[in-house]
Amino acid sequence: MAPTALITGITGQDGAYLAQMLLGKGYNVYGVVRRSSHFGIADHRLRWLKIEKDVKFLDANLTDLSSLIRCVETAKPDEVYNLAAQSFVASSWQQPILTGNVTGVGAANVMEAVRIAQPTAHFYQASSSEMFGLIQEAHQNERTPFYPRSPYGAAKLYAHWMTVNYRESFGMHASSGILFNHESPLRGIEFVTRKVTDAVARIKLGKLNELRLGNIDAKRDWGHARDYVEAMWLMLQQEKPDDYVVATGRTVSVRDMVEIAFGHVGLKPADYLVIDPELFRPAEVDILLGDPTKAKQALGWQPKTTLEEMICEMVDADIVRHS
Ligand code: NDP
Ligand code: GDR
Repeated sequence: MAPTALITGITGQDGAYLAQMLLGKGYNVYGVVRRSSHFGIADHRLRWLKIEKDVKFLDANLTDLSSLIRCVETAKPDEVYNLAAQSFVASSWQQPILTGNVTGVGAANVMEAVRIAQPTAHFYQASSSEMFGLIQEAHQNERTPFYPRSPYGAAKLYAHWMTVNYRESFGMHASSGILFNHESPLRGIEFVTRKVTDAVARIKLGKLNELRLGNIDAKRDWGHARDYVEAMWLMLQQEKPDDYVVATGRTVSVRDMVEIAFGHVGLKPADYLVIDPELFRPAEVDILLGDPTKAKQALGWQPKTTLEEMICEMVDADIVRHS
């Protein structure tokens, strides 16, 4: 019989790519969608991938335990992927409590729903390199101490430790993927890579004349979302649940990423870039650099897409969107 997966956050970047991958493997895919007044907009990523008709949607919210229990009862999933979150770090200073309720306690709600309605399901928690924040080691691995630098990072850390505790207390097959930044043409426009590729496309087409950014000295370990959802799936195929860092092992500044994007269309950033102090954060994560050795050895996973290939793919997709 075909396995069944339940994905929270299916309308987000990772949810869309994960659903596409699982459908390709023959899974029945259920996706949790929260009610919005903008009917038909929420599934734009699934429509981009042409899979919106292949997913079964269930109405729930991460802050509403009973709605999540009903989802698990309906789907009877073999695998549950908790990807839903208030995921934008900058917004987490404006909405710290909401971020805690959704990104932190919301993950516990999903685990409770699984424990109550389908305790044998394998569970994946979308943990984040933001938990390392003010880094305590040059290369961050599964044993590196955490030091979150935002309400988002703190909320993710609560969810991460709850995942470890559900595994150790209740024997649940609960795994946590500590994923470093990953991007794609389906990345939300508020995140820096997509903000840049969207602006470069519009500048190239003569529809925009400047790009405003904050701290371009920040460095990130950027990979492609399509590669990273494979690691999520591999974690749930293991006999034993565990935690894994998923990263490329290369860190690049925002400044250099901007160079790649402009260079792809033959333009120079200096002619368009404006540094806006309003876009600096109350506390910054200056640099992240992951060590994915464990994921490589235990899961046989490795990234396939370089930063250069990904940024060019994103610029090209944004040129198509704006043409
Ligand atoms: P997105 O922001 O693209 O997607 C977030 C998803 O969560 C959307 O489907 C959104 O629904 C849903 N959601 C938000 N609030 C609720 C709620 N209250 N109830 C139900 N659903 C809700 O994130 P990504 O796809 O980029 O990331 C997936 C997960 O991985 C997130 O948990 C993120 O924090 C984490 N992560 C991401 C990394 C990255 O670099 N992308 C790195 C490390 C971790 P809607 O469409 O209605 O807004
Ligand atoms: P991040 O991603 O905070 O790392 O979280 P984001 O792309 O928002 O920021 C990366 C870095 O770029 C700097 N920056 C800007 N960022 C944005 N968004 N807009 C700007 O104009 C800008 N200028 C400079 C930021 O200061 C930061 O240093 C992402 C999210 O997907 C999280 O959900 C996930 O957990 C982590 O990655 C890993």
